Amino acid sequence: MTKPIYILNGPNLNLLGQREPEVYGHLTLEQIGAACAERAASFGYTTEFRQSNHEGVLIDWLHDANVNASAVVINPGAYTHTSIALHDAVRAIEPPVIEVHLSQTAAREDYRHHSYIASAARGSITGLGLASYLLGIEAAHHCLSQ
Ligand code: CA2
Repeated sequence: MTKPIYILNGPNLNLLGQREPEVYGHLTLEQIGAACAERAASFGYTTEFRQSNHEGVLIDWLHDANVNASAVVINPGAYTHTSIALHDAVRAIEPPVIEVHLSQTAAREDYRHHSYIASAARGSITGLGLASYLLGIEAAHHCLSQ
């Protein structure tokens, strides 16, 4: 049976839909998860959709994905801009990893311009809100079809 696509979400993304809708949109993380499950199903995949506020938990999930996932779509939240440990974990695993962001980080504060994840990921999709996740799933499918 085909392994699921893991969709991993980092710190504070559990707050989506409650604050800063002008930056992150009106959807809750639960709604994003449902839309991702639907898009993944159209390509024949199930999803494992998770969120954590803890760096080590995200790293453990990447290790878990190495055994149990076809691919990973990850929005590492602010750890994008700080975490060499997440960079190393993304590099260390076999399944393709696609980095996604709701907001256009390049157009925001300087400290959001650098991603430690981008150089380890197979691809990055930013600034498109929910569509970043949906295109991330499509990108994962593309990698798996090569
Ligand atoms: O645009 C993205 O997806 C980000 O990964 C979101 C992170 C941010 O630190 C990255 O630079 C870009 C922040 C997620 C926080 O989400 C909130 C949602 C509602 C209210 C406050 C924060």
